[in-house]
Amino acid sequence: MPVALITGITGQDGSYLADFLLAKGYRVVGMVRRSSTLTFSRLAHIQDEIELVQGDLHDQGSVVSIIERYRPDEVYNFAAQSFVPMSWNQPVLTGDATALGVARLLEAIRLACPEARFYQSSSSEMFGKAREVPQSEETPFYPRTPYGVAKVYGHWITVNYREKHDMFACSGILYNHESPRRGLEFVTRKITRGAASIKLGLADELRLGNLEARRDWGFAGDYVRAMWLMLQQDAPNDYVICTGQTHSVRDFCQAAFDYLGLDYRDYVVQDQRFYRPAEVNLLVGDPQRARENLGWETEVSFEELVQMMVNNDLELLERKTASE
Ligand code: G4F
Repeated sequence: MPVALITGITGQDGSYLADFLLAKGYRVVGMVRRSSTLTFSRLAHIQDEIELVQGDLHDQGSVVSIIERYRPDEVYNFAAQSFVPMSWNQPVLTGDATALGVARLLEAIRLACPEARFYQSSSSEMFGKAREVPQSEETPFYPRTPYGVAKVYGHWITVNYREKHDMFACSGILYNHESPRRGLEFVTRKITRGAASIKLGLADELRLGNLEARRDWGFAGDYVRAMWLMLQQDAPNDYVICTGQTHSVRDFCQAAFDYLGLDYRDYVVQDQRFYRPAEVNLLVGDPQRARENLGWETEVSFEELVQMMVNNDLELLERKTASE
């Protein structure tokens, strides 16, 4: 039974990847930090099938001992401070976890289990003020936030361990990927939760920031399949993972409210509080390498994604109000 270690398993991607790997017959081990507010809600349905172990990317020794103990075949790194605007409030913490955390994990693998295959979650935020449209694996980075800067470090340290230490280390440059398990602070989930609340009479407006920002939004369940495929290849490489299509925040609002028979213009209020100091205006990727080398394609369209998220939020809110 192959063993996979997932850091950040309590998040959206960690939970989808755990589902995927369990279905493939893996033994799944999740590294979790000790915290008084940890939420395991995304893992409730598989809690008896996975193993959780306490460790922290801030603590080199804890990571080394976990790698020594489980000797994983594959390691997937999702642990990070992943909310972009927060990185302006906590730039040092973001750098420590999102950048240096990758070096600590790679170092632990090099010391304790160098044959393990490694996946690093890189981000399209590294392209930031994008130098070209669409972006590919060859596009130069121009990060615009402490988060983006930290991700650039994580990306390059992964490439360097691959080249210097001959490790099987891959970096997936993932564009925004969403799902019903997305955190409520991200714009897609904020919109679907807000639209569902309005539909049920629980709210009468939705306050957002910049409606003109454009993103390449895909379904997280499709994206974890690409990560696994990267680690099954003969040779390690870096891959842009995206749909190749771009939509604005306004488009997302329109699709979500339309689906509920509402006009978003009656409810969405633009609020300066949610604007960003250094906005990334347009991100759209070119998935050609992933298509050709991995045979990877997305299965869920933009409209299906929006509807899946709206349906989930309607159901959650209906259940919540029924139990109150
Ligand atoms: O949903 P967002 O917060 O995602 P963002 O910043 O693009 O980052 C996400 O994707 C990255 C991959 O490119 C990941 F690396 C990262 O960890 C995260 O998963 O914001 C999307 C856009 C932004 O342009 C933002 O200005 O939506 C705009 N926006 C407009 N109103 C808003 C809001 N974003 C949020 N979070 N809240 C708003 O009210």
